Amino acid sequence: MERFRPEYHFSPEAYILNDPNGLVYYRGEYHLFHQYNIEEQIHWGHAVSQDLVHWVRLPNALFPDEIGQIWSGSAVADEKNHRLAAFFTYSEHRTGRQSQGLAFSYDAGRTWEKHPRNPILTHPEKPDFRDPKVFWHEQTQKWVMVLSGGTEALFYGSDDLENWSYLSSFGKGHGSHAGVWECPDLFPMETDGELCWILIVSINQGSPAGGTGMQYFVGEFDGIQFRNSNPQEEVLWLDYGKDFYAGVTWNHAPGGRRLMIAWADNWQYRDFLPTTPFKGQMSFVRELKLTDGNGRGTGRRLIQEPAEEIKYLHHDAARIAVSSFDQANGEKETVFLLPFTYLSQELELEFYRGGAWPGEFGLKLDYGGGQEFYVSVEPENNRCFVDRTHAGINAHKDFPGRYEGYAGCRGNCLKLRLLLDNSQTELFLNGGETVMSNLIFPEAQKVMINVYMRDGKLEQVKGNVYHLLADS
Ligand code: DQQ
Repeated sequence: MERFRPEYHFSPEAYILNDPNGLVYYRGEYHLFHQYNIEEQIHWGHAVSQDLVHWVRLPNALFPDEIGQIWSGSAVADEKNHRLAAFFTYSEHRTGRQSQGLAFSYDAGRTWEKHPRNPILTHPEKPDFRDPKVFWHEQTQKWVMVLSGGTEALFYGSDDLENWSYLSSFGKGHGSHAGVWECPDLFPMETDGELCWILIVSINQGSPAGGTGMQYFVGEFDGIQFRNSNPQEEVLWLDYGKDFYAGVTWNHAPGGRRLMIAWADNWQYRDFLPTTPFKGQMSFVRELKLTDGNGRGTGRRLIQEPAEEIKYLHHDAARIAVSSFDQANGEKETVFLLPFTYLSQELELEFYRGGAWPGEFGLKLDYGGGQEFYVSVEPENNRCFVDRTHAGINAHKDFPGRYEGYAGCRGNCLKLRLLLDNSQTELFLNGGETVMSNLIFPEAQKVMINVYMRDGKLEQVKGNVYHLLADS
């Protein structure tokens, strides 16, 4: 295994991967296309999976042509015509402008025919006009396309996937505008029998941990216009780590599931990662659900958990149960060591208080040679921190850091789930109400994971740890 290559997160064999593209479920396969930069020629790379956790790399799907490079976009199943339709952005060679292209596949995404009238959609003024996400809008029986148009989302409608008319825009004055909006996605979600629409946008700077990140809006969509249900100044972030970007969801996922994957990276340092011969990897697939505010203000919030298919990767398991985790003889810190030292693991732990919460508790991942990665919870402030400052190779000035998120410690239990995979970490707290995703590059073959606690006592720490392998 090459150094830092993730075991169960998707990564390309070589060259540079970024955004996921064209996510579509079709005839038993989840398709994962992706931005694939091969010596400055930008393609759509391609992989498929039947279970969301074992991916098979396929030959490249879309190639740059005489019009331009192939930037991000989406795909839908056009069942009436027995084909897949892919929408992508041309970064035009001649004009430097962005326009939308269309291609069809009649063999389940293996080969593609570009539309003779490409580009099928242009914009007279906007220099940023990209990342079309197309979906079927059941209520109006039309196809809808949402695009990024600078610092707003633009909506277009179509009856035939080939001719598109402008519907509306959304964004001015809403959410964060610290950077340009990219890779929008719009989809319905139900909670308590109520239908809401979620608009997701990636923002190319100004995220909570710095650099690129993702925000979302909860609102209504009538087939023409999106309306935000929350106060317009409110910013809802999807992930409080540094490495979760350009995430979009699968069209036509079975069972009505809303499944998302993102590029686990940050534009601040994409080209500086210490991995060869590949750069870039995907997040784990997440299932999104909508819930009420979880006691955190009003309004609906997204929660995210790893797709349950992660269980197919479980290899070796161990049960953890420690009662009365107490301060030993006045020592500053109490620790216990978890059993596995694999670089690819899943940890599912529950921390219970008896009386008051301790001042701090969490995980200390010791990779040796002073390389450590921390996850810490400070219950009094309902905060959690992920610290990768000294977790391994810091190949860029914006790489090291300590990032902050919300850790709800209202009840008696805090749930912590950590996916570890060589160079990728994804932390899910309290059933996915907070997620923090971060790359790390420790120079080690194994890791010692300690649960630690300071200032107080925990009634119990229990859960499971798993070794994860993708070849089983
Ligand atoms: N990456 C693509 C663009 C998109 C950006 C180009 C987001 O289409 O806006 O590789 O990472």
